[in-house]
Amino acid sequence: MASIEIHPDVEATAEEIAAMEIRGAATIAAATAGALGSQAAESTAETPEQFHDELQTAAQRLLDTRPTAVSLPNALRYVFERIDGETVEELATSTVAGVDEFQHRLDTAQDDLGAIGANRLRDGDTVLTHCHSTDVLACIEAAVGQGKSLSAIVKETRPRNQGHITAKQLRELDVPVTLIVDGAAGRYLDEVDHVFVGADSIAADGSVVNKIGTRSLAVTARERDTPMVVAAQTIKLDPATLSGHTVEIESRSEAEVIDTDRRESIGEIEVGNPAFDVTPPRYVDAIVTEHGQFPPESIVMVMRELFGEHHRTPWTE
Ligand code: RI2
Repeated sequence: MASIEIHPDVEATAEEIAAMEIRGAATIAAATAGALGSQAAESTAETPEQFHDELQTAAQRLLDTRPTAVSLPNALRYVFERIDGETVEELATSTVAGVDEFQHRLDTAQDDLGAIGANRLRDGDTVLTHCHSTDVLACIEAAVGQGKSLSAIVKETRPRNQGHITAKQLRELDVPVTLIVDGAAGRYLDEVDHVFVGADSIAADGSVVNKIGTRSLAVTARERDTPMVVAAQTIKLDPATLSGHTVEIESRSEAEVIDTDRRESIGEIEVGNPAFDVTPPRYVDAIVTEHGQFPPESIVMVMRELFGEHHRTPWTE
């Protein structure tokens, strides 16, 4: 059997996702689909069977990068379900069409979600954010586009400080920003009107998997009666959780938390670096999607409608 060649775009995309040069659940989904498109468009397969083997190998390479954001397997699922044809050329054409359709839907979904999230925001409101979420930014951008004047408290989000990206993009929208260390959030919650966060995965029971620190923020926000809003396109819904699977929490390099010299100067310690945590639905006021906003407990209905009862993994079939 001829050896399976992974397209350089797939390899490069996988490496960039693993290194978090490509990051954020929606961006990861778009890049994943694009890489699959390159694999299909420049396939070296001579038979339909070889084409399927190539795409499955490429999919597995992309899946092996980061385990938590379900947008990655959901992107693969969307494209695989649209692969159709008798010849390699037909299969490749349908794959590329599926990729284009997926990427277009991603853009549209984020615009629609932004318009819905913007309705929650009033002129003069202050929003507190955690990490960097393009879905959250879409809500704020839409509200600013409606002429609302907003300000933001932005958590830096250790260890990788993605809050800095949020701060920069909010400034580009002319939104005044106060950057704070993560531990200061409680101090500011009395002054803010909403907490807005994104999601990497949402489970069938409405639990929200998002950047580490989201859960404690949600608990404190509830204690202050500050609404906790999750902005998440439906590609963040994890259909595997319908059948009892749990979401795997990525554990990242200890070097992201502390450098070697500092660590050695402290002495013998263990370092933990879980990238995400799970916020139970009771601490979430609303999940804003492109199809409307939902209480977290009813998100299972949306999940069933979009994915059916049984989630498929077509890259293994
Ligand atoms: P969008 C990010 O994870 C953050 O946890 C963010 O809330 C989530 O992805 C969703 O991002 P990471 O990739 O899809 O920085 O809303 O670990 O852009």
